[in-house]
Amino acid sequence: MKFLCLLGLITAVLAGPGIQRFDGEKVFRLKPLSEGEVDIVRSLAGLPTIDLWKPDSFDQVHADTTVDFRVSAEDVPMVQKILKKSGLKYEVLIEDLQVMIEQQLDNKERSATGHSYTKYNDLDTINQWVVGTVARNSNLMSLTEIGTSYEGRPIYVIKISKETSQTKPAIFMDCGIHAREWISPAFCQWFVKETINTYGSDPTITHILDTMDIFIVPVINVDGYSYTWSNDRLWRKTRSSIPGSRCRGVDPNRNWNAGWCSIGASKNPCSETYCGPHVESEKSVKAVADFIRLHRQNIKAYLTIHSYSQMCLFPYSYTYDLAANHDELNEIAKEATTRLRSLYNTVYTYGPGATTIYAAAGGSDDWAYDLGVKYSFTFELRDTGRYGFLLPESQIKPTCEETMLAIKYIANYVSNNLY
Ligand code: 0X9
Ligand code: ZN
Ligand code: ZN
Repeated sequence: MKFLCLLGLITAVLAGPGIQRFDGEKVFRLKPLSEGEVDIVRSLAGLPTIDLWKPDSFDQVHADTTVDFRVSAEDVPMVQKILKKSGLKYEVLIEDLQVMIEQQLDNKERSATGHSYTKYNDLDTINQWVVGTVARNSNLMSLTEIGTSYEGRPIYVIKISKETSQTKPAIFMDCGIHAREWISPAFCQWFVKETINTYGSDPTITHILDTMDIFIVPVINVDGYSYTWSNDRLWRKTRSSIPGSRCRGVDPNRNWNAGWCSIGASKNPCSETYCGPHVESEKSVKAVADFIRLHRQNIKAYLTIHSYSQMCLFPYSYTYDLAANHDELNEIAKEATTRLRSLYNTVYTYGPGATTIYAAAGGSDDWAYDLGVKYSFTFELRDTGRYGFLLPESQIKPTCEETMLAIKYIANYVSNNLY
């Protein structure tokens, strides 16, 4: 694992046995406009080599949905033929996925080894950074291992807290639920750095930390994340094996106890949105759920970081019902995305998950909300599909900077409206 950060993924891709290549694979984008066109798109679901990127199941496709999917090299001509024949308008988002994968590690200062906030770091590097950073900042930070994953990797919670005698209300944020969304763990690392570096100088960060504690899980789905470095860059799920199935992994954002598996999730272990054999079947999900349950009295906000789409989502996603404080959540999301946009003009949409992205049950945001965490948000970071999950390293810094503005706004709002 360590050698991956030495010469970068490219070396590993060329030399490493076992790592999957994506030569000639393309990503298509469709936008069906009528029910007839929707049927054509759904018929593509029958092709086994299609990997849906957005939405994540074909039954979530309706007229006007933007549909992004990856096609294996050998099936590209066939898919192109079907699309041309159907008259459906389509766009090739990514011409050659392998080329794109190699281009994503484009940080010019990429040093041979070690951690960097403007690079994608592998799991070993992130874990060493976690332990080292907490040790160097023990006045503000502490570390808890809240459990281990299916494959035995530790799952960490970093606590950022200005020491006082009484327990403070807290904000909880996690990254890396979905393995291939690499910008997400990168943001958690950036957030930790910014928070500890600007406490005492940035008035908002200072105010937030004077009144609240912050819990951060830098990577939840540690097995999946590790697998995206060693084997398959585009893996989404966990890595647990399912008795009686040749397919592995559960979608860790369909595994929470929130309308579990009722909509926008699959009971088929081979699906990218497999909800798992039962609620909290995934050790990594259960570890985080247990931690949040334990601290439920203190946790006032739940934030979870995904990519891509540029959206700020809030409950609900498992039902079309509106959240009790819908208007307040909507106002917060509106202002947070306005702040975000102010830096580089990155446009975000916002709203309840069900109507803004798609209905999907078993997500962590809805679960935390129903547990009593009134301020619960899912962020889908950059971009809107040009690079998708393969966002180049050169975009880590601007993405994290603008996202900080949104997260700071929400944290500050919560600290001024403690309930
Ligand atoms: O589908 C998801 O889990 C999230 N999108 S992603 O592309 N990152 O996979 C959206 C989650 C929204 N919230 C819920 N569905 N509860
Ligand atoms: Zn079980
Ligand atoms: Zn995700």
